[in-house]
Amino acid sequence: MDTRRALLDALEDGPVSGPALAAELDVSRTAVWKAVEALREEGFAVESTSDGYAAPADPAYCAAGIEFGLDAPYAVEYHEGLPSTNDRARELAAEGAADVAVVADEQTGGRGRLDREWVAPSGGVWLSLVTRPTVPPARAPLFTLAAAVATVDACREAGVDAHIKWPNDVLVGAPDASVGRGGRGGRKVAGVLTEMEGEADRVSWLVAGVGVNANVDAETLPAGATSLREELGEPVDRRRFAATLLERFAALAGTPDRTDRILPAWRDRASTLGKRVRVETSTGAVSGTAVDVESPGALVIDTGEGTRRVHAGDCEHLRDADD
Ligand code: BT5
Repeated sequence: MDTRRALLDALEDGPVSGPALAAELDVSRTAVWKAVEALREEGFAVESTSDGYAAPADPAYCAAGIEFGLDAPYAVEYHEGLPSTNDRARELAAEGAADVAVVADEQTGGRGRLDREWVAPSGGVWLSLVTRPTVPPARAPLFTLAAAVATVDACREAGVDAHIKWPNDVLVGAPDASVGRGGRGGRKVAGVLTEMEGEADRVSWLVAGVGVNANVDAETLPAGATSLREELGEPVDRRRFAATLLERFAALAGTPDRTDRILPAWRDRASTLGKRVRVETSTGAVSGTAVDVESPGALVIDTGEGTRRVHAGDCEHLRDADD
């Protein structure tokens, strides 16, 4: 383990002196001092107390801040601004990286599905995780579902009662009523964009990109969108939010033998099942009642004339009167 991460781990247990740290980490005192300075430079304001070095009481939203106390095997790469965290994550993946979360305060070229624009001003949680799951490419959609589950859990921990609209929208508010700023089907607070590269039998890398309107002014977002701050009336702790998201994702999707937990967790948090829906697919629209989601993420729709499975598309929750 590198000195930086070992130092962060050691600081979790309370103040510790430089010499004690040097002995514990088996490095020179100069190396400890340099690591402390590096953390401070990153924005993690290590304090010097009479008992030694101590973690800041309220760590900033930065790489070390998110990694501090993180119960998931990921490193964080933090940027103030990037065109797109997914693009940076793909770059890292191509270089062979694994288990790195790219985080930016602001994106200037954020992307949604089908190359749609994703508005990502300063204050959001824009995060893309590079992973190398040992699963066949056909199971990759499960990771999109897992990312949506993790996002809902982080929203709920922050006090916002979010739910999932198939396949990857995280919404707040009545899922099928005509409410909110211009939107039927709840207000969108987050979205997921998963990208991957694979061979025939194995995913080589997978990037789970999550965009959450955390402390963002809802007026700057497209119609039908909301932010956590807007819903709560106060800002959320983005550091804690990002850490929870990563921890929940690791718990669900971190080991391949656990992926059978993803679907039940998704069903639990979804507002789509049981609803009348209309799904716009690349080959036309399918309307009916959403009855289930099946591995690796297909929505099962009872059309009244039979059952259809849709694997990708834009889903609209309908009010009964609409169809
Ligand atoms: C998504 O696409 O919902 C996936 C969004 C993923 C964004 C993250 S941010 C971190 C990472 N880096 C990236 O570059 N991307 C990922 P989709 O379902 O296609 O929804 C896109 C549509 O949502 C747009 O066409 C707009 O109508 C709307 N939209 C754009 N920005 C939004 C925002 N901030 N909040 C809510 N809705 C938005």
